[in-house]
Amino acid sequence: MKSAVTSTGLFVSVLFFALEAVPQDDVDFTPGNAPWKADANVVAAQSSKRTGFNYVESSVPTYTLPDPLVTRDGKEVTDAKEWSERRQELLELFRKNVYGYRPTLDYNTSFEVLEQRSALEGLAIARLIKITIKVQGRGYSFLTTSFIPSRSSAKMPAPVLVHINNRYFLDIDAAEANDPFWPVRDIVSRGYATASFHTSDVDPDRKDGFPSGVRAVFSDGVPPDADDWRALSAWGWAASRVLDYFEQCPEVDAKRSSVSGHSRGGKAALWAAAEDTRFRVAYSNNSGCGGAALSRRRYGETIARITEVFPHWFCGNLTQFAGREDELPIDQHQLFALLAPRAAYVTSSDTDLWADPRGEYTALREAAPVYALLGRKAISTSEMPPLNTPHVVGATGYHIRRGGHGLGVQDWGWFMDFADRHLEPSK
Ligand code: GTR
Repeated sequence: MKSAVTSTGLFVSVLFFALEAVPQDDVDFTPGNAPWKADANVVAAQSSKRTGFNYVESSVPTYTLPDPLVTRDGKEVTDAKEWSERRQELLELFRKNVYGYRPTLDYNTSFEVLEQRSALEGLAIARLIKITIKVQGRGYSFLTTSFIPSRSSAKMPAPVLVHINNRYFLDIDAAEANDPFWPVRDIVSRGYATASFHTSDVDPDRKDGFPSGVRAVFSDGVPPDADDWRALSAWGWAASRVLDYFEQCPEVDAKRSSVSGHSRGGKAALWAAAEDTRFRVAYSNNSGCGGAALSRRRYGETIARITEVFPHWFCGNLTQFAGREDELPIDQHQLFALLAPRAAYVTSSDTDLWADPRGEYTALREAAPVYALLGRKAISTSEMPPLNTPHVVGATGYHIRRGGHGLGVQDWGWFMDFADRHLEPSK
């Protein structure tokens, strides 16, 4: 076994949530609005544009999902204590087969504020921070930009939203313009602190990026084994280092935190929260294959395709399951089970069939029995909500937005409505 994580932290959070009142459903489908299903014209257009991939719901193969509440040797999981062992088993399976094991070497993390100034007309203090890790005398640094509400504009300490940006690095000036991919003005106005970094600054998002990323610093340049971490896990790991920074900021309550990302960033965000139980909320936007979507559905992007085009994202072992999805010992609903009893928010978009909206929704829903075991309500209905209608039940939430693959202020707004319930920025 390459790594061992104690389940004590999880057990404590299970107890914490068990004591908390179970929230009630408070969003219902608008009467008369039909549940979402893929538009036939979009299905036809995408099928002819990308041949060799399935976009037709009736052609989804019959599949059986592995039960999160039955162990590998067939034992039923009946209480929170048994769940914490089963959780460890699932975590290991995801490490070994999907995202890879992170290194167990000790390292040291330090933070240097390179720039600090008042921002957003006094609404926030902005900082550009250099995060440096030192491992066996080798070093690696990446930048993160942060905004913390000023004392006069929000209740302190503020909860924090950590965002994994897979598109570009936004420095203080660029972020102040309220970039839709990370709209800091909207976020800070709602009482949150926030920080973001660019994925490629941690581990370059290229097939041949390994030698210049943080993983090579850990391994001293030795290329990864088939079960070693790859870029998605490295990006998620970096989100945890950003949270480390906030843990030592008196203006921020790092115990009330979320990790988010879009698409490949959304895959990384879900895995970040599976590995690091300090994140109380995880938000995946359009993450699709290898993120929120069930692999066994083989709808849109598949394991064969993703591991071929992006071999640097997942551990080498995942390629064995290309075209053999039914043999995977896990599926992505169990990634949500790893987040329980913490909160998870998933979003899809109407024309982004490549990411399999129904597969994303179903994976989230299939984690409901684990939430129930841990005393929390979660989305459990098989019907998808209508377009542009966020659906929230207790610890989980989902919306499908009209439009294509992307992350914008509407998604952020609905996500923050959800986050408000769990991170309580006004506390
Ligand atoms: C797509 C890819 C997805 C997704 C996305 C992105 O082309 O097939 O898995 O992650 O890119 O990150 O934008």
